[in-house]
Amino acid sequence: MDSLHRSDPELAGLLDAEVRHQDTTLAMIASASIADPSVLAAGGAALSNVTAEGYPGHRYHPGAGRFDQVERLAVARAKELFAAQYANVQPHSCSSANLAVLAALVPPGGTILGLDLDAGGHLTHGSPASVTGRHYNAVHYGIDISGRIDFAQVEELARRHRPKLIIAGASAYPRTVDFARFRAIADSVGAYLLADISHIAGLVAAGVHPSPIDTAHITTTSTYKQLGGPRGGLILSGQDYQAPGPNGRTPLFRLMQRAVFPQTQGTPSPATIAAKARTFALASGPSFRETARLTVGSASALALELSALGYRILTGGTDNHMVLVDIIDRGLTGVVAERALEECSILANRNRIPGDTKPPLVTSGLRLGSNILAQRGMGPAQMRECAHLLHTVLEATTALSDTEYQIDPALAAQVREDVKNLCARYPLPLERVDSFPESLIGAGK
Ligand code: DSN
Repeated sequence: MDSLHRSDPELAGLLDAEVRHQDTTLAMIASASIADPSVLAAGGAALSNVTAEGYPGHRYHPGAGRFDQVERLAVARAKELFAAQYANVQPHSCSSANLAVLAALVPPGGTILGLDLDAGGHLTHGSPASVTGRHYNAVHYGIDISGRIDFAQVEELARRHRPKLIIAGASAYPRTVDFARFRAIADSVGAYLLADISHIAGLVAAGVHPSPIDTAHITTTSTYKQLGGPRGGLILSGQDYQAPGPNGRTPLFRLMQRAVFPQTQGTPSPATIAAKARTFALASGPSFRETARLTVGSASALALELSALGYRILTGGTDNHMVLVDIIDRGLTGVVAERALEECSILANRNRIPGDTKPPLVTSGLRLGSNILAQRGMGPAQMRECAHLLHTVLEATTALSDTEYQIDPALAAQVREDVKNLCARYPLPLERVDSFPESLIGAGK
């Protein structure tokens, strides 16, 4: 950072401003977490200058000795953290990891069965907006009236469509995922089971959510949503890592290796892999497990407090870090709530909810998450304060249309001040920006 400050103060100023912004903002984005400074340092390492396609010991370029050691370390740590038999740390994201798994296990045009995007699924689980919905015959299950996965429907669709792959995982689902039930259905129709745990990987690693590693054939995750890691993905496999692939011979782990490189990716990102190695070490420690427990406790307390304030919480509560709010019930759209909250230094994102009549850019729901609040040290006791800050803003917001709103500027300023004070009591686990030279701060304006 010193070098950047000297050589490019404009850019350095922008990056510093982001740190200050994060430090004074109540981030309740469910798909985000804070990377430890040591993770950021590893991700910015000169290892980034190495180009080396292939895997440790089998590279297509010279000079990869240190990178080989780093990648082996990352693989070993990932396996230990998740009690897995196999790990591939090269995927650039979980979307890339999912594409690789699909490429390995499903022929073009083959059938896959995943949670519908509108019911809380992910783009790469066969959405028509994603290549996964265009190159495969994607069938979708949904959620029942209580907001939980409709297993009767999963079973019926699996029997009717005989998918090659069933995907268990979600982007907006606040309840425990019953991986064993998915596996029983997959086995009954001869399908592989992929568990995408991107949103709950931290809870799984900490033992706060049941692990799918030995239940699914393959597990994928992003490394930044809940693990506090760099932008990246990970493929894991447990007891089925040597199970035969679709040709009846090649073991799954070999198929995964080939599917990542060379089938769907070229050169890996060495420094990102170093940052993953650091992330897996941190996630193996007792303080990570403590934070995971706090994350769940805080989300439950937040759901309870919001319910008491009259908000309709989908499924009536949460088992993980996520709280889904029916915001149309309060006369606001998701995007209006999101924008009004952002004006008041609170980040939470719009989300579609079951039966939503609003388009994806508008939505009728709001998704809240407790990952970052818990990383800052906020627990159930502080959720009352957070819920009341949310409520103050939402109560004071008047929707002028689906996307426009009005809020009293004085009230917004007061909430920003309250948020700033709350954040000051629970600073981000980051190096404080005020340790940088004052003369360089704001140079990017
Ligand atoms: N899948 C998006 C989300 O859940 O916010 C981000 O990766």
